[in-house]
Amino acid sequence: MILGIGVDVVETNRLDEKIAVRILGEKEFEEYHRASDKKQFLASHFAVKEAFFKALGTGLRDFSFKEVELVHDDLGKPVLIFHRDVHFNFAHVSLSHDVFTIAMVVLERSEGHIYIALGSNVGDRLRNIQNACRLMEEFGIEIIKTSPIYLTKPYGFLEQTDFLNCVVEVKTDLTPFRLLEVLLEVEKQLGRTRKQRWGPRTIDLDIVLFGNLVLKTETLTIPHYDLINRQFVLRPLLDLAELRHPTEGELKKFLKEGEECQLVTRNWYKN
Ligand code: PH2
Ligand code: MG
Ligand code: MG
Repeated sequence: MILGIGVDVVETNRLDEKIAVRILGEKEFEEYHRASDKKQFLASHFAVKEAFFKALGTGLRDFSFKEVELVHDDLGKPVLIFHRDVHFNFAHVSLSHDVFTIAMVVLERSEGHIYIALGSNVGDRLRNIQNACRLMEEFGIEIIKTSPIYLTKPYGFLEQTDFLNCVVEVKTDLTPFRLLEVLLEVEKQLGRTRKQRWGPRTIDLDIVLFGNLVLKTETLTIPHYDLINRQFVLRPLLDLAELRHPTEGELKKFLKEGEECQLVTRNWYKN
């Protein structure tokens, strides 16, 4: 659902460089120092923030310039990040420069279409998955659909116990970055420790898809970077819906029929 739209225009050479300390946040400053065209940098950041305030519909009263930052992901895509709680999932940004700089922001809230993969191969695996779902709901992440749970052979690092895996569809108004923080907190509360990459884990919670969002940063890659190769994610994911990968197309073409996922239970989570 679209929650709001905002647009702003500024004259590209108008802003004095002194404004930088007033409007730029910490991460933006890192990019600002490297920017070759400081005037254009300031114009786009000012315009984006103004457009964002308009999209919110509240103006500056609620949000300050430094609490919203415009940064770029590893693919060069402009991404807004927030330093306070917001009630939408994503802020889409578009910018254009000439004599004037124009920014447009669209705020979107999901109604599902956010998929989280769960996996466990230490302790009571089924209980770990059930507890993770309960904890996610305590954090306000609503679970709207659950796939069956499958018993799966370890992938990557092979010398470890078989996994239980499943996928759930959730509804939340967290941004992908906040959602990741909450998932890491749930993993921690369930006693997950990180000793070895791809090694045994009490519970692993991964964001698989977030609507049609494509995002690549140091800490978060959406869709999950290895989704199309992981049968233990694809199988349960496609049990929930016929889904398309935002860049790879129909997901079912990556599904291999075989013994890789063994059905354990369909009814394992009740509210
Ligand atoms: N997770 C991994 C590595 N290997 N293998 C299976 N079967 N299931 C998993 O969840 C899994 C894995 C790292 O995230
Ligand atoms: Mg994982
Ligand atoms: Mg993980």
